[in-house]
Amino acid sequence: MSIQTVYDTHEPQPCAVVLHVELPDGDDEGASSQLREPEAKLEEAVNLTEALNLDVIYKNIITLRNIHPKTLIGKGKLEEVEQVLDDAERVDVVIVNTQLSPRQQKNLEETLQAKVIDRTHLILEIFADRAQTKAGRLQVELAHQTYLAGRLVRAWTHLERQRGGMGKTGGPGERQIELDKRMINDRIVQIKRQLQDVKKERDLQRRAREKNALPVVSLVGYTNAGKSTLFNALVSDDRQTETEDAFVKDMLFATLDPLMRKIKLDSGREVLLSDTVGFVSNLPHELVEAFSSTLEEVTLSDLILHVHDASNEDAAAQNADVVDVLKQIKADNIPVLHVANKADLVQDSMAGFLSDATLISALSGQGIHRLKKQIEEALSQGEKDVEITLDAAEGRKLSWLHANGQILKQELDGQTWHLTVRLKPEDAMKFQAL
Ligand SMILES: Nc1nc2c(ncn2[C@@H]2O[C@H](COP(=O)(O)OP(=O)(O)OP(=O)(O)O)[C@@H](O)[C@H]2O)c(=O)[nH]1
Ligand SMILES: [Mg+2]
Repeated sequence: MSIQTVYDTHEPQPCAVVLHVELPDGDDEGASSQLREPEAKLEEAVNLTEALNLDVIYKNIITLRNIHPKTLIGKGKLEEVEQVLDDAERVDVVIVNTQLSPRQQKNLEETLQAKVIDRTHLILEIFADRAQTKAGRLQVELAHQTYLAGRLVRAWTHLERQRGGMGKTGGPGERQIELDKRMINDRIVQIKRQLQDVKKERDLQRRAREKNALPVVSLVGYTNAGKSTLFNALVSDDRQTETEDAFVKDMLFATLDPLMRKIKLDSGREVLLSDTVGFVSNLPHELVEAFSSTLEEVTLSDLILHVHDASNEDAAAQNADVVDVLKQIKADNIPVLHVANKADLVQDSMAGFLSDATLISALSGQGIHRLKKQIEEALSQGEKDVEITLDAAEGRKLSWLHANGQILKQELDGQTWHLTVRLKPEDAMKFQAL
């Protein structure tokens, strides 16, 4: 069940309490955790909560010295939260910005007498809210069901352990869990099958693209960095094309479904530009897995434009998070061009790690032209223009060159083709071996 369906839409905006839990040293999640101040983590949790249209009426940081296995948070701190809930006119949900075990979530709900949602669940809800296309909806549902299945399985093994040597017959609770588990697993199988069809279709489209040998340039970056704004700026800068814009909004995870457009660089070279879902710290692994076919576009691209919000204090931590996801999806061997966006908002000096990045403002258009030049340079790095002559009968070699290189010149002189082809070094080698 999603939060959206829990609340009647005619009722006033649901109210949320947001608690960021700072775990004891060394127990923190995520590669970038140490780079972020607890205040920034709380602020992000608040933004994520607001992205779901919830009204944040109270927010706080809870720093734990010890982890309490049953409730995560100790008794004293919990009493403070209870007091907040008692004083508030209305609280519909308590967001706990970390991962909770099923048992911790249940115990917290009982103690606080309120619905409790952890970070993974919160992000899943936002994705569910944003999914537009059939593929997007299927991927979100897969992530959701996997999340649920994980919880049930864990609850089940926990029950089993409790039962000890009590024999084979289980109570109704266990049967229910078994039934739920089976239903969820059936649904997971069904969704995966449907996603296979989606993947097949994407593979077909991809193969068609590969035939044209158009390089793919993917925009990646932390959510809200300005990827879609830059996508639109690059597409509209290319006056030959009239296309629909990518969806831009000052909200987390505005874009979920991938969008691709052909743009022409100054030399006349065409590339496919791809806009896709933004990343966030501790992106739930259920989501990374469910979105593997969407993210696969990134792994198959020729160049990654890593878009940074240079005006954000957390730019360095966000960078670490994005690099982490790129590693997870095995896209860390693709050449990257770093783009420092929102130059118009940068007050003081930028974060040091961005000193080599291309400074732009996707909103004002500043630096876009230079960026296009750099895309061109990055793509042609290592490429060589090769003069080739072929016999007119060598049709197979000719079509191979068309598929794998960029044809700069092609003239037929009697029975001989004279070509100038731009090739990557490895393709030049392959051609020799044909
Ligand atoms: N001032 C300023 N704002 C910008 C710039 N680029 C983008 N924005 C704003 O930043 C917000 C997010 O922009 P998007 O393009 O939707 O960001 P995104 O990276 O696609 O975000 P997701 O799809 O949510 O991951 C919007 O309000 C944009 O108007 C810029 O160069 N300067
Ligand atoms: Mg976007």
